[in-house]
Amino acid sequence: TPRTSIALEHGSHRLGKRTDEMMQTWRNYGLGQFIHWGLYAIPGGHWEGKYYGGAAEWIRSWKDMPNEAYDELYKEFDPQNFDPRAWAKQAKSLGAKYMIITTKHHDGFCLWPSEYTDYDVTNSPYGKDIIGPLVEAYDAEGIDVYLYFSVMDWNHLGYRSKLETEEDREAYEGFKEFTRNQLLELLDLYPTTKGLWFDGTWDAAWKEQAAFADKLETEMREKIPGLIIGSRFRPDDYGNRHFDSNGDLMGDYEQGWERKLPETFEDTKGNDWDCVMTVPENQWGYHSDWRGHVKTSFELIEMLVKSVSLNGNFVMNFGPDGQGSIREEETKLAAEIGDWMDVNHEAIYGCGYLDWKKQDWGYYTKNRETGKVYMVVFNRPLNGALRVKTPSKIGLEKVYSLKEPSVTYEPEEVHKDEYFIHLKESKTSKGPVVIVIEPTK
Ligand code: JFZ
Repeated sequence: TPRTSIALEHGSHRLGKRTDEMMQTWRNYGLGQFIHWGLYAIPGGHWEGKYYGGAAEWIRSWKDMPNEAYDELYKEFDPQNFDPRAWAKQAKSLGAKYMIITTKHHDGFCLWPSEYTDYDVTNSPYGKDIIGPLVEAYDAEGIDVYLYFSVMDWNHLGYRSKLETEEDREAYEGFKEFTRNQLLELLDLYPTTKGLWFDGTWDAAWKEQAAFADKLETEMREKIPGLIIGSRFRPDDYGNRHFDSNGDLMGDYEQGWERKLPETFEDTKGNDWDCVMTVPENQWGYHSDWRGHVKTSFELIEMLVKSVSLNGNFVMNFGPDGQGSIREEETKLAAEIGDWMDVNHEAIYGCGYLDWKKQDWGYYTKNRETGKVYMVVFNRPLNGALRVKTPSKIGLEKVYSLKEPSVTYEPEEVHKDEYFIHLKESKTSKGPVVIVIEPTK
């Protein structure tokens, strides 16, 4: 099919995937941890006895909470329970290979000491850097750190959502310089950063900044070779985001899967991608009073496996409270998912999409190096038989239980290239079971 071709100065810089080592590492993570932490954790979804039903980190935008009140919260930021090493240990036992931390959310409050604003941790009673100790603790556990950064900033006087007047444009120039300074500052302060996770880039004003954002992205990449930046940073010449005007992905992976998952491989267009997921329906920052559906560990494990089966990473969110404690619900989920990962991580790390016909019992994943195939079973058929259809000329050399490799299977050939594997694993086994297939070459 002929590609449309609009001449772009600031469109995609690359067709196809990055193949360098840092990107391979990213691709093989499987599971990540997101942490939303900031001043919004203090009110935790309430103001003067009233309940805010929106996402807790958006409470400043709620008509019932005056901006002035929110903007004083930094005077209460003093998280006495903040223990970065405990967070990192928990993430490790969850099985997370990378972590994304909100250095600055939409409110503009910086969790690092920034030279470019007073609205940061050093002016809170806590008085010291949060990001540095976190990076150090996660680095020590071997978990790669990514910095979340909101371009949209409700605190900076030069910020505008749209540029209507000359005054707006002038003010916004100052804001752009500020944004550039902060980003380069972060990379200077935390040089082990593996990538940036951008947000708050949807406003009309930012969509006009193709040239600026392109240059800044280049500068950031020069600071840390191999740096990973998703598709949610820069607009192209026509203000298109994620995909440029020719439909080509901008950035290193598609960042559009927020609280939702692709259904099919086609939905992913074959790109690298991550899915970021909340535990309740839509709460990122700490909300003391979760209402509505709260996901179980089985649901989250299924989303993780589905992501990997479609070549994506799955990132589970945590919202620590105003004192720096991770809530019980998240601690319990992390332990449950971690227990499953202890036994079954081989079906996750280093794994991706397999082009065999999907079956109703669950998901296939495939190790990119060994070629081993994993069947992760979420729905047990009543007859206990798992159907497997292979592409022609590919047979099943060895089939066995991941948990107990001595438990092997003799697939029953139903038709040509179609088999039944009769499950032996106990019906009481905790969570989805995994069967390994070593296909014939
Ligand atoms: C943004 C933030 O507004 C939110 O607070 C949270 O930090 C989340 C991770 O990111 O919310 C979004 C971003 C993108 C989409 C939807 C909500 N999107 O692409 O549909």
